[in-house]
Amino acid sequence: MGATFLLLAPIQPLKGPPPSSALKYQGIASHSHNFSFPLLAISTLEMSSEGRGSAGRAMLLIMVAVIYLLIQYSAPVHGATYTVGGSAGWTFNSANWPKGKRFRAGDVLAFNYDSKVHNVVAVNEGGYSSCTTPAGAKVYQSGKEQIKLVKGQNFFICNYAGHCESGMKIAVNAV
Ligand SMILES: [Cu+2]
Repeated sequence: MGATFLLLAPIQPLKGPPPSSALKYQGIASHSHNFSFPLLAISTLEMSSEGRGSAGRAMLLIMVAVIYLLIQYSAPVHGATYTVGGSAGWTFNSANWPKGKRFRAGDVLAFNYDSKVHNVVAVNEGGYSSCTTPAGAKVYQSGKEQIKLVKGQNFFICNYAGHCESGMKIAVNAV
């Protein structure tokens, strides 16, 4: 058992929220880990075959399973980065791009676009729906933005005339 802990300890420190809140993150393909449960189970069984009883072996398996789950469902230290619009970048008809994706607070949206003809404006729901820019809205215009998602709804539009109306807008829900 000591050997099991030694094996696991350097792989990943347990940071981030507790497993209970992290459970909902499961199924996100962009966060992967470098080892698998079956591998651990096999190596543990080998270690435990040195004269332990079956109760000890079962206990060991449970321990390994618990440790595995703790690591697997702990939030990764770094969030994922998503390139808005994929290879096309931030442009018209981006409104559907978030569909089917799961975002988390702390993930980063990368907006790549031609800064001469587009921008990125962080707006509220009203601004998103009506394609208007609320007073004091943050305007980005470098052509290459990395914007971190906050928990809840995140809305972005391009406020060049007619662009938002042509689908240059996204609503992203981060859990
Ligand atoms: Cu635009």
